Amino acid sequence: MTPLRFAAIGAGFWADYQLAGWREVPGVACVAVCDRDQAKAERFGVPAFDDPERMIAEVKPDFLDVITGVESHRSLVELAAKHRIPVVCQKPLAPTLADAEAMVAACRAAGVPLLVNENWRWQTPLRELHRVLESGVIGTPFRARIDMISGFPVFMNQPALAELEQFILTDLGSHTLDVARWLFGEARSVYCTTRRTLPNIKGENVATVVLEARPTTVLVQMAYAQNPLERECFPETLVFVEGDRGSAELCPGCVLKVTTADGTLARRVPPPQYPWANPAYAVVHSSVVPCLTDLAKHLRGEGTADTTGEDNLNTARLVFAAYESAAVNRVIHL
Ligand code: 89V
Repeated sequence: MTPLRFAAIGAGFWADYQLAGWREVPGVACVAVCDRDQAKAERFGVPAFDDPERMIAEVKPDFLDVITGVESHRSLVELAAKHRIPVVCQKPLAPTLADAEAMVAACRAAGVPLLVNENWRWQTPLRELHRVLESGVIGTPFRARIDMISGFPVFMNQPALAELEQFILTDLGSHTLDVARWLFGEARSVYCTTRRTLPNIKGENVATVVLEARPTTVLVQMAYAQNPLERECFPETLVFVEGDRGSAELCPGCVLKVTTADGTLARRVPPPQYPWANPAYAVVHSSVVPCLTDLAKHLRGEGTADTTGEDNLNTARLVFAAYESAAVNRVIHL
């Protein structure tokens, strides 16, 4: 198979894991890395650039992988569209819904795929839970709780997150609300409250969202409050689903419990281990591999990826509807 040659833009904290993830995907090769600070791009052992236009002209990649902060996503995706180059982008897609819509429209008009590295739904425990729900063993889910409540000092590794005016719903809600859509379908309405409990950050670090995704009511709770917690298991997402024939629960330590009239079956569903993954982020970093494998399939024209730009727009709509709800203290109908 002729390898797909890609060029990455952005050489910050996430680039190490994203590029390590790509190295696990057969038939894909990184041929250049670009960063405003070219010295940072040099650590990857491929030609380094500080100007994306020049990199595109010299390298002529098969696709671009945008690994920068959210504020530059739109201009870089539009650059890819201008050059008719397929593009992979990090979540959150954009700082506003209008930007996200413009990015999807630009790539559609150029006839190039826009794909999103929305890896959360590729985490091993969540995949296993999805299988349980699809099997029908717990019947029809009528209520679910999705929790990502953590005392982890997330701003230590990613200081830029402390600067975001809109923080937890964009950074983490993009993941958890995407998981809610994937597990329970599109919501008809959203209600949200937010809080900022830390003095040294700009945005909200606590959010509580209620989605009406009939027949399921979904409560999504998020916090990076840096308070001591009894059940600290960053970055595991804990889920509890009640169905009319049983319940399913993702518990700390990647334990999946399924309870029916026959009793409770508990099993461990840990992620695969990769030597390059930061152990503190293992469940997240390992999910990059199946997510990128799925995107590579799309880029080779062998099917549609789970996390296209079009699909991710629905997640972005939920994120921004949640902000609107919090601002006006009302249910937003979608
Ligand atoms: O994976 C991420 O999007 C990270 C974190 C887990 C810290 O929220 O930003």
